[in-house]
Amino acid sequence: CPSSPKHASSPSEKCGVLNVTKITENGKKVRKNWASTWTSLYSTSSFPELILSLISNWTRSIKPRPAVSYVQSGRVKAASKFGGGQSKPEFSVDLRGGSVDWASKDKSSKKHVIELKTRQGTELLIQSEIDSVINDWFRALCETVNTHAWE
Ligand code: I3S
Repeated sequence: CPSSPKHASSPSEKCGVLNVTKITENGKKVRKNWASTWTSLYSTSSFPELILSLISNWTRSIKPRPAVSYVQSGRVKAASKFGGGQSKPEFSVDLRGGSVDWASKDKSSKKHVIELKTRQGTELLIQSEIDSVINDWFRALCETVNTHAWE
């Protein structure tokens, strides 16, 4: 990420459909499983998170909700296509202290791939075929992790 220091501002949310796969979970490599995903970047001054929801279930995530209550709210369990034995159709990642960069060619043969690493040892690849879409997400994710860099 370009290291422009940012100031935490009012809550913001960015949503859209992206192709997402986990490649690492809790520090362990997991099998790729690209899935069309309703992706929501929800950021408050103290807690930025990326909420990922399989597209078959995406209507659940349309309404913005406060991050904490959203995470704690009950979830309907369903079979998931996400890798790593994920049993829920939605999951969220805490972006505090995370890093964002363009993925190198050895990570994926696809174009326009962002690599997102979290402090908890989860690595995601995030992709869109549309330049402007993925560039916007890159900027938004960079801004968020820069704002919430680990102290
Ligand atoms: O990095 P990899 O393992 O070459 O990633 C590809 C595989 O996960 C592949 O699945 P199978 O190994 O189950 O056939 C996927 O279909 C590909 O999309 C993965 O590669 P890309 O380069 O698209 O991320």
